[in-house]
Amino acid sequence: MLIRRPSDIPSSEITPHDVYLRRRDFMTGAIALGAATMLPAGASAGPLQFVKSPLSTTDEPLTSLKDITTYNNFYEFGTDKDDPAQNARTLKTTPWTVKVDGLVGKPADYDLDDLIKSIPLEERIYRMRCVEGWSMVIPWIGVPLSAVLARIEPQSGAKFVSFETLVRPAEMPGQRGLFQPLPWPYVEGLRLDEAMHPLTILAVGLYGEPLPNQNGAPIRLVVPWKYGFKSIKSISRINLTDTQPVPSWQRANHQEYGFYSNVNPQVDHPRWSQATERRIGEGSGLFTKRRPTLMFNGYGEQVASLYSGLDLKANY
Ligand SMILES: Nc1nc2c(c(=O)[nH]1)N[C@H]1C(S)=C(S)[C@@H](COP(=O)(O)O)O[C@H]1N2
Ligand SMILES: [Mo]
Repeated sequence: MLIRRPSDIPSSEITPHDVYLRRRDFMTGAIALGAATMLPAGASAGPLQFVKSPLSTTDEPLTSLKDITTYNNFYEFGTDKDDPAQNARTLKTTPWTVKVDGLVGKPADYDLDDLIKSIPLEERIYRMRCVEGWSMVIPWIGVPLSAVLARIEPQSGAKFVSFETLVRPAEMPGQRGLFQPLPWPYVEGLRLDEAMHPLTILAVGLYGEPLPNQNGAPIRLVVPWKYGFKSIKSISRINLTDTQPVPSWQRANHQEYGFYSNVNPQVDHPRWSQATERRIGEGSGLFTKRRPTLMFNGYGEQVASLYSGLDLKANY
């Protein structure tokens, strides 16, 4: 896979940053007119302006857009892998407010566009590894979480960042009905130093276009050295705190899911090994090829120092 540097991108491929903001208005309009129901899952309204980040994974083939947008976990829209692509189109993503509260200098209900305004969008190709043993390589577009944190000004007592997804049962069928697979809202958390790490991004797009709803529109976390469930989708609240948050999966089953959730081939999930993985799109059934899972999902050189002195078997 050849990764183009920012200087290789012809200016004709670049749209102004605020076109991202206006496109979101356009998409609301399209939904109001009923046009969105005619778009296939994953389709959207055109390219985003971004620069390519040198923090990309450079040498692996990308997972297809079709696989990225039809094989999803997003329990607010159902528990089957193809449920989010079917059901998530009903989520209304404009306007979108992110509540910022807790130990910050600038708490507010931010309009999403104000929160990320003038932070350059970057494309970063990251490996994603799911706890269920599959992986993908995804060209994300987003902003460094650290830049957003700088804007909201963490106070000196802040030690953790917690994130919440929207609770909107009218638009999220997985939040209705008798069987509720998880406690809502979906919650995730990072230590402040993990949140400030340059690899951690808030993604607003993939494959050059705004995020499809099933992938967490309009804004989701991406932490490439942790299992996929850490990468919380459709974020509606960012809270800074001095206490370690309890993520939804840990709350639901603390024997199987811990706070850290670092990709670690040496620590098995209680019900299966985490030593190997299957790259989505690389054959199936008898022909499934498994590859060894890398410590910290291959990002060890960049992130291992965050965990020096931490017992990674006890802190799974
Ligand atoms: N709000 C919310 N975020 C979520 C989930 C979810 O169910 N709800 N699933 C997680 C899991 S288990 C995975 S593997 C990734 C999947 O992201 P993708 O569908 O974009 O590949 O989203 C994570 N973020
Ligand atoms: Mo996952």
